[in-house]
Amino acid sequence: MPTTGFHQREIETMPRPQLEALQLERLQSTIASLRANVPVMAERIADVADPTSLDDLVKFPFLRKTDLRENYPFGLFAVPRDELARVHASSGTTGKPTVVGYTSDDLQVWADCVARCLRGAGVEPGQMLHNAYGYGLFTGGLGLHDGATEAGINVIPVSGGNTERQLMLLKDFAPEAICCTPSYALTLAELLGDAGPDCSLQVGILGAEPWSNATREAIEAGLGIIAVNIYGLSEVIGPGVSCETADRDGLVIMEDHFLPEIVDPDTGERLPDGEVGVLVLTSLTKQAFPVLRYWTGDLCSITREPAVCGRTHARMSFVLGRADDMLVIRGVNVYPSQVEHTLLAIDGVSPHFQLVVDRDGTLDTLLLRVERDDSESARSNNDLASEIKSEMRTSLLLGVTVSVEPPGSVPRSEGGKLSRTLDKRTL
Ligand code: DLL
Repeated sequence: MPTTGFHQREIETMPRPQLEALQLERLQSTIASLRANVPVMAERIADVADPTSLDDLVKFPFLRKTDLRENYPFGLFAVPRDELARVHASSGTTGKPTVVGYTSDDLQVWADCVARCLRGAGVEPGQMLHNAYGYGLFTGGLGLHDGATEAGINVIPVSGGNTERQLMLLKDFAPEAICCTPSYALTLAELLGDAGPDCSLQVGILGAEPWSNATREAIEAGLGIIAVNIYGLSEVIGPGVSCETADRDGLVIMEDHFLPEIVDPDTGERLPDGEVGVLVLTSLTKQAFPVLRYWTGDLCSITREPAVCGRTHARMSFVLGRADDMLVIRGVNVYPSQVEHTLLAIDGVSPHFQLVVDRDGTLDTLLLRVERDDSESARSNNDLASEIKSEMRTSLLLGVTVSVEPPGSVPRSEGGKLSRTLDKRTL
């Protein structure tokens, strides 16, 4: 059974008073850099006094994805082009992508953060990591790659796609660890079938999309691994902003580099530890693209209680949804994660689903496409559909039309992200 290790033990277990002093010092220099090097930000924060305590952060305005779009491509960078070592971009839902930049020091920080994630998850130097995150502008592939190299872990840079080849390499190279999205891990588990639990893998470092503890259990059983949740976003650095350890008791935030706040999605007021709200992140060491109070849109809670393994940095819960991907259907708020949770409790269907929202006249309609799982089930599609319908009514407080389809019919990812909602009302 993999157990948690450390990459930078002294920092990861730093007493909180010392950590907070370091954070304040770094916050002050981040703000000084924004004032000196990013005219758009300097203007925006001109009237706000420099912080003398971490609590002063609430006086600063939020930075949002729209700000990145408006300053496309390099308008929020704090260094000249010739000091950049790399750029990445994340696909926007509309129009241009959002572009982020790194100096070579930034790349080193990022590699250290990801190395902490991998070592914390229990991957040992000298072991092999099958990296099925996409390489390219997406931060997943190269982010995990550099972190593994930093930690002395051998990387198989498979990238996304070509599942047949992935299965062959998993069998032939016998890696101890894999990183990919949770939905792709489920796909691999399904394809491996009975051979899954006996494969060489011991650890999965999974993230980049919302998932739940229930999905974790299915992946762990299907591949015979422990599955840890890794979180991050390109605007802040990429994967490695936070990650669970092998203990799987919350995602440890790399707090010496990223200062977390949880705020009310409607009012923006800061919320106490333990309450669910929007995660807002401030970078503390980034040179090329410092972010001050970046509104992630991700809903979670945090705790600052020390972890069993001795880590002192704040830990966040699983992402429970997005402040903005919440579907409002006939006045009812629906989170895809709720649907997933409910489906996993029903025998005979796979956890892959798609919610299709449409409008019939003025009435919103919700179609839930699910697939039968591969197990021999004597139950008819009608039987399954009516059970799902009634469970959904209980959990979502909403009537749902259910379509039970053969295995493989719901669109799923090839190393990329699963699109669990299709809102035809906005098309
Ligand atoms: O998804 C970075 C990443 C790569 C994270 C590989 C983990 C592993 P973006 O493409 O910029 O970056 O998307 C960021 O994805 O705001 C969340 O909404 C979502 N997300 C990322 N990780 C998780 C996770 C990468 N573990 C956006 N759980 C974020 C839930 C996640 N959502």
